[in-house]
Amino acid sequence: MNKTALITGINGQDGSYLAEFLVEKGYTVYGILKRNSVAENQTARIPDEIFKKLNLRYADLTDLSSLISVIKEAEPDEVYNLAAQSHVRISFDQPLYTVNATGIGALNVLEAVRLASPQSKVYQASSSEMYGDVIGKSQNEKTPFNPQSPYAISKLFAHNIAENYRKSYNMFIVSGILFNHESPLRGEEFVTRKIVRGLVDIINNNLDYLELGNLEAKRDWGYAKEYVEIMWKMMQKNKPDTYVVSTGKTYSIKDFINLCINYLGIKAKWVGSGLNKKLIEKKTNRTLIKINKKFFRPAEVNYLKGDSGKAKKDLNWHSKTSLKELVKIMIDEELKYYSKN
Ligand code: NAP
Ligand code: F7E
Repeated sequence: MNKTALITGINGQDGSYLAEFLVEKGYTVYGILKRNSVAENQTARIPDEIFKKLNLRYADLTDLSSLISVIKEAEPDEVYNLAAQSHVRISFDQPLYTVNATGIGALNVLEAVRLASPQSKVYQASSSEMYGDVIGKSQNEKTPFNPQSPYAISKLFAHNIAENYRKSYNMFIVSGILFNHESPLRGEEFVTRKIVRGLVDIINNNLDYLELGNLEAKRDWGYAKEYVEIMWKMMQKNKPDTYVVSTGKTYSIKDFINLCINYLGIKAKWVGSGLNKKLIEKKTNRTLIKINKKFFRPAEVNYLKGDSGKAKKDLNWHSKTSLKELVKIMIDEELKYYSKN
């Protein structure tokens, strides 16, 4: 039977991959777009043949009535709540908006479903940032949360209220605690895409050097295209639950840069320390990467490494793409884009 899904945040990284995945599965897909001043199709992320099949409506997570209208129209079997102000550092610049969109916005989605379509299943996009300042080697569904930013605190509110609605109203609500996942569609202000784009710009003489913040933080990075499949898998279970999704491996930002320069064939060395740390190209002695204080956060999450044993056991899922392969995917796509423009 043809199912209907509604995706909030459909033009984001995950929303774009999920839309493609669900259309290919035969779903009727609705998506909400928040109004922006640029042209409506900011969905360069979504291939044209998929885009044509989507039912896009204007709505906003901060506007409950708009969500109710779309849900009434779509009558979705599945609602994927992926919309958020998702940038951690920017959440310190815009804390109130972040709480409204990322935190209260999730509650608006739950309320809209509860009031207009209580039988719809809901996926809530929870985040490893909720673990924050962690103690211990890896994080799973039982690890306590210790969030370090307005973003993470908003996500934790959304996560808690989603679990509360699951219990209180017997609604089918799953929560995926996803660790960082990246791709060629990643926003350019997130560190992996910023590094890939910056290095490709540098080798094309379009940028003198790249400026970054804390290179010592460690993240568990997976491939976004793979991670949307597990969102769907969680929604196909008989009972709603919470799952950690991760690779189980952790690397520093510096490790990520080293993988990129290796793949690009750049011979370079790290010199200096702290704010004076630099990446210097050996042949020319030119600086490729510098540190700029402005990219540090008021409070940092230094270390994340997920344990997705429960997802492996219950959903038969494990991540397949290594970080080295992910670097190759991202750089190849960036080079392709470069040669086209
Ligand atoms: P993203 O690329 O930043 O996409 C966020 C989407 O939300 C965009 O489509 C954005 O629209 C939309 N949006 C923002 N504010 C909104 C509002 N007030 N009303 C309606 N739509 C709004 O994020 P992503 O990487 O795809 O992540 C998807 C979700 O998973 C997010 O909730 C994120 O917080 C969460 N998450 C991400 C990761 C990760 O590593 N990527 C890990 C864990 C959890 P515009 O583009 O028009 O602004
Ligand atoms: O930062 C460090 C920065 O912005 C990763 C979001 O999708 O994943 C993402 O949040 C690390 C941090 O991702 C720069 O300090 C250094 O330690 O790529 P990011 P994030 O903060 O981990 C989680 C799971 C989400 O839920 C979020 O929505 O990199 N870093 N220099 C830098 N970060 C950025 N952005 N820019 C720099 O120049």
